[in-house]
Amino acid sequence: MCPTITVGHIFSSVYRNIVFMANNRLLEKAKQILLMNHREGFTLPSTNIYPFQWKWDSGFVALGFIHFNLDMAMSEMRTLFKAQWSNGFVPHIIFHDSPDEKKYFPNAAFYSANLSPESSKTYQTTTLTQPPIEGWVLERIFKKAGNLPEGRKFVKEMFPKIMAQHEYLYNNRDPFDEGLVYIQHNWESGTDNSPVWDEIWNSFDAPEYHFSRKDTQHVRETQRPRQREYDYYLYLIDSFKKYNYRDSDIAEHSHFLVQDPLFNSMLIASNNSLIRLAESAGYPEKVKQLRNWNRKSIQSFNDKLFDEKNGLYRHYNLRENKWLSRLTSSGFAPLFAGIPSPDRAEKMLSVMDRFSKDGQYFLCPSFDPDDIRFESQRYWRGPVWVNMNWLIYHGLKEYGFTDMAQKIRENTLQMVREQGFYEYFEPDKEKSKLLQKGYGGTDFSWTAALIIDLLKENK
Ligand code: 2M8
Repeated sequence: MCPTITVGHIFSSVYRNIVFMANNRLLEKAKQILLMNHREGFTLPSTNIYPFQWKWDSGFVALGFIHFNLDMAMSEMRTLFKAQWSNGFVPHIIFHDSPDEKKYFPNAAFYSANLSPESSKTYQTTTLTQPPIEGWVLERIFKKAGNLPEGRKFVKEMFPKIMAQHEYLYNNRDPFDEGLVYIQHNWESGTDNSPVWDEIWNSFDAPEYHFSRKDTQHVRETQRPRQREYDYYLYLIDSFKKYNYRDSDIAEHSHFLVQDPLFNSMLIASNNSLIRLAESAGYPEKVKQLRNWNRKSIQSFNDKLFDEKNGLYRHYNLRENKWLSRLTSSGFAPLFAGIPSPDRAEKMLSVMDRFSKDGQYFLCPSFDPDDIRFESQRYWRGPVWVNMNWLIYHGLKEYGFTDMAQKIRENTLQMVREQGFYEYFEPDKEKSKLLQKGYGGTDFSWTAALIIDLLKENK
């Protein structure tokens, strides 16, 4: 008997074909962007606004290269770790070519990293770091290349460097030996101008800095941090100089000392990956060390950072001994590291549902859309970011929340398909229809890389 073909069937197969073709075009464009932004051994986040190598951007970029050029994925990581300091610290920007003030500010001269005796002698870098995602990036590269001799060689080469980074963090950024490391600057969080930091800026005064903003020459002011916030960002760095960037002094005196749920989740997830890699490479001592770190870190994370009432993980202000008072998408990052119990994960799922405003918003806004400080176009104060979506998507999948995971994946692909490879996106679906483009930098590398990964998943 012939199966009945309905009009519905025809429509849905035509629709599937259209999406299939659109995704293929997306894939090709994404590859082009990565190749266009690629320099010798590393990739710029976006050619006009971020003209150097950034730490966690390189990790995300490597995930895209994995699918079509393993050498480039590996060299992205190799180049990053060439600038590692003698104490294991990995800086967040490497000023590869002339550290020109005309291109980006604050530049290498402003940081004066050489004040620290531990800084790189070969590369000009910043004195801040960014989320430690390299452990799990290495594991993904290994999964793709493990059967090749280069894959095993690469793990052998990178494992001790990443381990040294983790040692640096636990030895220098955990003054109360809790297994939770602190960040000393908002730029270390990756979520630069999130409203979560506002109460810290309100707790002290910073002088006004007179300099010309480079970022607002490329991106509208309404989409970037406010000038007054930059005063605080710069003042913190200036204030670290009098201690020659010694962490112990910074921990004792600085106004900014925060245990960030995103940063710590990335560390725990990286520890998990290093455990698996160390098991397969036969490094039992390292497995023991990593397991000890994670036992303590996960325990403290759950004891200290989960807010039962609001159903989400929070930032902890070590200076004031209390949570910072706002909810951000960084609070969902623990899903990626397997930190919450299934019960807590369910609670987080309802919060995510609330963030979608009954489906009127794309997931996942970077900041609580019901909070008065939410701003839908201003950088980390509300817009949707592809790197956060990618992390949350994988976290949801691990917990078996398939529907929500698929929703995030579809939202991400739809935004990029309809608006382009921007740095961040308008969450409000109606507004975004009118805009027809995203916000911030264009042809953005991690957007391209992670779209490749989402489209090529399991392939
Ligand atoms: C943004 O941060 C830099 C400072 O590090 C900036 O605004 O100049 C953030 O979105 C950060 O997470 C990202 O790594 C960087 C480059 O994409 O841009």
